[in-house]
Amino acid sequence: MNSPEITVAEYLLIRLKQIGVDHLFGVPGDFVLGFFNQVLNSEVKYVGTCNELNAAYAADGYARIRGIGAFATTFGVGELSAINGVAGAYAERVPVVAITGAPATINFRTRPLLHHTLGDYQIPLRMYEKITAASTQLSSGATAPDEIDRVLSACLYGQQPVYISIPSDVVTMKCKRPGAFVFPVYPPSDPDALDEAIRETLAMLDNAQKPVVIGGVELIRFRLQNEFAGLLDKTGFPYVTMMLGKTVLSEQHPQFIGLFEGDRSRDYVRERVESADCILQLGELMTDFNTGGFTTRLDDSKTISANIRTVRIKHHFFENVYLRDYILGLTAKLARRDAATLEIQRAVDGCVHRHTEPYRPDPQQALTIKRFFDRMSHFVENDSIVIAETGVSLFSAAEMLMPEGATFIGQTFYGSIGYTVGATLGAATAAPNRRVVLFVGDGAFQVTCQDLSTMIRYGHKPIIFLLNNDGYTIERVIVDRPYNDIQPWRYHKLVEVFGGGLGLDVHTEGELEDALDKAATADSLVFIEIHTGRLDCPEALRIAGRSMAKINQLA
Ligand SMILES: Cc1ncc(C[n+]2csc(CCOP(=O)(O)OP(=O)(O)O)c2C)c(N)n1
Ligand SMILES: [Mg+2]
Repeated sequence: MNSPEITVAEYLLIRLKQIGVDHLFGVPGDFVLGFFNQVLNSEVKYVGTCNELNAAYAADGYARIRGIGAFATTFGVGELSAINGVAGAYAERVPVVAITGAPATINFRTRPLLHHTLGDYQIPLRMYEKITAASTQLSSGATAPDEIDRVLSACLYGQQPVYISIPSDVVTMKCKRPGAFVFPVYPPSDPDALDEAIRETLAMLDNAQKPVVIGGVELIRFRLQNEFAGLLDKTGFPYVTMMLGKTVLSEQHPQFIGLFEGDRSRDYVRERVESADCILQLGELMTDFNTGGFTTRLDDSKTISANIRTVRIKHHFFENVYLRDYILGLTAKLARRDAATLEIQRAVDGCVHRHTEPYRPDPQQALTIKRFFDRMSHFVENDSIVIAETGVSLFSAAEMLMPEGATFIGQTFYGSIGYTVGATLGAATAAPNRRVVLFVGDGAFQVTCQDLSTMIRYGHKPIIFLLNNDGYTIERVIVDRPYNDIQPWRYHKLVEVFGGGLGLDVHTEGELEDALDKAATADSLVFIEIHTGRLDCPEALRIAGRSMAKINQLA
């Protein structure tokens, strides 16, 4: 018989499925077992990780590909291990649903000293409130549906994580069946503010001889890439991205001129942006990594900054002007420019690591970072997901031109090392038919490497390049002291310990070619350990190191 009622856990799982969650990452614990039993009976597949931090990172990587991700843990010990991963999602606007299985409701009133609690049962919720767009502790079948819907809507509306705590007795409480999920929509822009913002923008852009556009991360998170592409098509304007917005559109786009990161940019990109007579910034966050340590000299009198619901022109703001309305409004009114007048040097012809430059291996030559990433720009295939860890990996891969259809992932604002191992598991789970390529440093890998075994366990076949430079090079370029040394592991042997896959060790350009040949025919996870010099890193990282040394009064 088709009961009019279901359990609260079933309600949540149906809703998760409706918003795009097909996989739930997690680690069990007694308070969450009741919920997990219902997950096993649902259409959402359970993916067990080695620890909760990686479950959160995996949900984040999954969400960056699918638009939503989720993980579940037990109370206290589990959820608090995951909190750093959720903080990263909060900072970088990634919609992750964090679910906790909590002790039964009665305990929240009587507060016995149950294991995993902190005595004060409210502490985890209060901690999560600080790093989520909405949070709830479910308490009854009567109120749970509305609470779940409220919190999931906030997740999608704000593109930020949310927190749902389910006490073990609430899991099986009966509640109504859900109807179709009503996806949140943005209210219309304030028409007068929108109109005025567009008029002022047109006045600046129409007079500009050398405009340039910055395509930012919010265009990715709020799925405004088509609108952005429409504006570029209509106008012919050149555009740059910063690290967070990398691969907002294909980097093979004829109007893409490269990565802009202030003083760390290539000369052409920096000069082209800084000499522009109008800069239209769409949806970017001006973080230190994005701006080359705040060295983007953008003249306020020439800059228009539009973010998700605000536009700033020169020194005044328009509130309640939504990015989508603003882009569409501008596109309708802007005229096409003659490309010859816009001084466009395509990234394809100029950026640091590019596939248009021939690469000829010198077999005996020891590998350098520059040569390795030059080689990688030929190796990465169309439609790949490329993930780069904070460190030499990120600073190098950011300057690698991505092929058609590629998605770039890096935690380039929050920068928690180890993120990419979990994110690789998440991305591989989210897109089983896409090639996932990870570049990760030895130091970062030591933080979260266990979940390499989870990738093997679930049959994922990413290709992982472990950059072994004998420690924390990104920290060494700030100050080279012994705390940046780490225990040298034989990283490529780990696949054997963790359950299988191809593990290879590479010191020279010749060995790299052999390894890539073997990788091409391997039907398994491939793990290639790349040895490079202790201080070998891109110039942008060296500049970043000097600037961080100065800021932190170390130099
Ligand atoms: C969780 C966390 N702890 C500490 C740091 C500080 N930190 C930033 S980079 C880094 C070292 C990274 O080393 P590795 O992965 O080997 O990078 P590379 O040598 O390629 O620069 C550290 C410790 C951090 N960003 N995140
Ligand atoms: Mg290192």
